[in-house]
Amino acid sequence: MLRIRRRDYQKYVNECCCYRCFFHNFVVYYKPEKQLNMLNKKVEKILNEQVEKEGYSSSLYLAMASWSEVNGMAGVAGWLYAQSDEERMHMLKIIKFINERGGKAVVPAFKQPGKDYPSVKKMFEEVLKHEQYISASINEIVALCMAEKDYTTHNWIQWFVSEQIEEEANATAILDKLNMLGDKNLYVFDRDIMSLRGED
Ligand code: OFO
Repeated sequence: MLRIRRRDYQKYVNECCCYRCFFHNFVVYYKPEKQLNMLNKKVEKILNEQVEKEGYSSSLYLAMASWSEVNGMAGVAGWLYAQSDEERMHMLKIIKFINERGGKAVVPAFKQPGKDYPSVKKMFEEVLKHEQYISASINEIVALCMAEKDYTTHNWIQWFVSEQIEEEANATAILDKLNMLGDKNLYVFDRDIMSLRGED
């Protein structure tokens, strides 16, 4: 919204003899006030990189869900489809935050995830490794916010810090079960895996 500060208004009026030069002075002197609390470019860039990572997470889990489905594991597929939706929600959350803070979110191309997995256990090992990678990149955002004194983003990103604790714990709990079971006899595991999901 266009707002003229009182002292600027006075400056235009003092130097004017008519409406024409008032508007002339307005054009010469007026500079929009910097939007309060706008994202700085470094923070905007790292958040856009995180948009790509969350979008890739969503594609990765979608590919894993599809592989599980065609291999007769409807429960595992359900878990991964839900996880893919959650990652898309994370991506949207970051896009909206960037735009609300006066930045510009850019939706990138996502690299293609794998098509096949040697076993359910190997697949969940990849899930855990990926979540650890995402946690590290969220921590980099936290560190940059501190360095740039962007306490608003620092406060906002804490939601993702907590989310990553939960996501690593969920993947670890699933791997614990798979380590007990081995690669065979997954009927009960497939039936019960949805009960291992935390609250979304
Ligand atoms: Fe599982 O990662 Fe999003 O944040």
